[in-house]
Amino acid sequence: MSSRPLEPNPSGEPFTHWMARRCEQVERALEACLPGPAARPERLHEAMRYAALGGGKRVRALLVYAAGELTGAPQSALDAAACAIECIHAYSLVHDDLPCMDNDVLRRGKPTVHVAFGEATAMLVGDALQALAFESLAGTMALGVAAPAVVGMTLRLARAAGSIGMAGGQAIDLEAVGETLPRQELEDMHRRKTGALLTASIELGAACGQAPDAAQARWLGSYAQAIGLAFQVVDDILDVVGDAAALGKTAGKDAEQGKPTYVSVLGLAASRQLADTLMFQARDAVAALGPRARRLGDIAELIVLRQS
Ligand code: GRG
Repeated sequence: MSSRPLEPNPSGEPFTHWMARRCEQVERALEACLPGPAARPERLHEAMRYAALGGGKRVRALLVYAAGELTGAPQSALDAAACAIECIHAYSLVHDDLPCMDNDVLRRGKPTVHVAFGEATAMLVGDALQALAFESLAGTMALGVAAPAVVGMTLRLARAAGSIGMAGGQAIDLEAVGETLPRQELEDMHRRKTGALLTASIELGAACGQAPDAAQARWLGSYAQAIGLAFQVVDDILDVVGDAAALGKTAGKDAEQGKPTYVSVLGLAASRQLADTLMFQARDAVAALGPRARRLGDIAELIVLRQS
């Protein structure tokens, strides 16, 4: 369990206030980044806005802002990086819900994009959101981020989203349906499918400011590894114990589809224990990074203690 208590954030602002403020901030930034609903082609733009606005916990955006605060990054650049990450995330959810993938009808408490707009539009929404993410990231150069850092961020996001990251993790997940994966392979799949984008959120936020030194980068890396896995362990637990109203998505899908999960491999109690251990690992990494990293510690708790 955690050996080092976390120091308070130097600003004194309670985490819940900070979180609400940052969620509003990314919502405004997304609103400005997405094409307006009256812009041609109207239906596609309406569907992109439906997918990306007004929902979600914004955990990835919070990670961008928290990591950026650690390295003194300008808020406008963090807005653009947070938009990029949330666009990739929203695209992955739209494609994940398609009939050829998870075939889900409920997401963020409303009908999925293919249910509301049709399958072809949902495909295009994902494609367009992915492109918009890189457009937003490229915009950080006009917001004070040096060109080499922008190229570095582009590379990290592309790798996190692509076949060695999120899309690759999804491919492994699809292949594993009906099988029992050894724990190590389950972990590898989740590090790609979920962990890679969470890690990229931290990397991009940090990269918008002063480059962290080698020791800081190592602690940030340990933090990212721990929360990346913790997020998925908790997701697997919630799929079993959560209900659709709280989750805003269909519960019990993993078991129904015969997917290997932490709960199916380790059982519920051991999965809960693993999530707590990972949370303490993340907090220990944050303690080593000092008081300005306190928000990251609070986000680790949010990830593990969440109910949706
Ligand atoms: C190219 C067809 C094609 C697919 C792209 C779909 C895909 C690859 C990857 C899917 C990856 C995926 C959906 C991972 C799940 C990660 C996860 C647990 C998402 C839920 O995240 P939350 O709880 O969602 O943060 P909110 O709604 O709060 O933002």
